[in-house]
Amino acid sequence: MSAGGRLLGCGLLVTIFLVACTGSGSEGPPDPDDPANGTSDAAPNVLIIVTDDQRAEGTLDVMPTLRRLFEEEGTSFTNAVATTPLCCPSRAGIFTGQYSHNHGVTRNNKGPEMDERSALPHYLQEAGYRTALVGKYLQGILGIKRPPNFDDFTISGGLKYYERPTNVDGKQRIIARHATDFMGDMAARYIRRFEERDDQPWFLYVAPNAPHKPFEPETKYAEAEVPAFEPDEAALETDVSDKPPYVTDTDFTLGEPQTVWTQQLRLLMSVDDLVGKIFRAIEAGDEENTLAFYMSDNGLMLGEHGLFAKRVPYHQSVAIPLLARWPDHIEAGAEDDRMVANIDLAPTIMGAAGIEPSAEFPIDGRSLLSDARRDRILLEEYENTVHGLPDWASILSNSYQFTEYYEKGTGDLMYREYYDLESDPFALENLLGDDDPDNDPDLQSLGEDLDAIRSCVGAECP
Ligand SMILES: [Ca+2]
Ligand SMILES: [Ca+2]
Ligand SMILES: [Ca+2]
Repeated sequence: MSAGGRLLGCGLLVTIFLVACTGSGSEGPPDPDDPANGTSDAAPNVLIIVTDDQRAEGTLDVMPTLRRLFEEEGTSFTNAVATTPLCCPSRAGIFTGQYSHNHGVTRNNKGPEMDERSALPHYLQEAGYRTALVGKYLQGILGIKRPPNFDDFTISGGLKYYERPTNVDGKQRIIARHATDFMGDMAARYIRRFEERDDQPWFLYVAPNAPHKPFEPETKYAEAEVPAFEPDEAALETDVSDKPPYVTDTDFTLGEPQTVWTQQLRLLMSVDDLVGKIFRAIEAGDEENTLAFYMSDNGLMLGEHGLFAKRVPYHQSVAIPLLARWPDHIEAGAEDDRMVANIDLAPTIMGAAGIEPSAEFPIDGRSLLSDARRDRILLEEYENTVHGLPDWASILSNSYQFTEYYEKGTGDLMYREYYDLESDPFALENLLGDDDPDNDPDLQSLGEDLDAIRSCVGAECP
């Protein structure tokens, strides 16, 4: 079945929203008895939950509430990536629908580079939404000031889970209890507040710091049993001589994989509670017309190819969980294996809300509710601040990954990697690092393609 079929013809409904919201359909209000009008004639409420450093594989196993709400009642995107696998650039990509080379937030401290007028909160507020944020905004030097274009906010910064500095609607406080527990209550409170004024659609962005380090689970989960970490073939790779020198030279480690895994899953148990609190409030309100997403900002490598890292182009660093639900609009219990990304959220939401993006800020992503199917996607990381990690850009398709690494500062080409993902799904053998020219890919066309898409804009982007 096609992806479009799985999504129950949402393109049609999006078209209806456009007509309804722009007023260009002068035929009078939509007839609720007309089946073409579906169940909704108003712009949907929008919820985005973004976790921090939650890798895709296996991490939903400890989240039964999330799985019921989003897997059973929504669609799981099983081939989703963060185009720049790092907090601030990825979150700017969620807000703008743009690759990092277009939104300009290439580092964690470059949040101010994002033009607020290009971002979802601005567009939605302009369209009449009430907007609220709970958790992290972008990151870095913005601190915990009022985030732009949010009517209500509970914003916090830093890393710790207990005694976390938080600004609640303009009042700075230290929150003694566990951050995830507190954020769930605040998110639910905002939804109840929104639903008191039911004529106004709302946008709620919830960004817990979990399960990022330091690994401080909530007391009630501190000793919770979790599934064992199961290293895959990439984690068991012993010969990385085919790979660029940084793979062996980087000595960054988070600790022993089993320990990090265990603590991250315990932190995610609290996130599952947060999801439950939010949906109890939504179910008491306007569940039928709420478009909701659950995702992570980037993945995390737990020893694959010997790396403990995000900010690198390998699968476990870029792959993210991404699930969506919208009763009667997005199919329940479905899996969608299209190659999708963090930059697809903004065009999906703007389409559903009937918002036309400004020509000044072309959108690179594609609506998840459209039939669009990529054949490849761009991954990129510039101004890498971790010592020893080079900058890079990569083309990822379902059949191969081609990566170029560049010297910081000069941008000079340093190394290239090519993996045939059909015969080598765990990326164990870089065909450009095996001293065998006979199996090399067509470097000229790959190099030209990567050169072109590294500066793509809008519809020309993959
Ligand atoms: Ca992150
Ligand atoms: Ca190898
Ligand atoms: Ca070769």
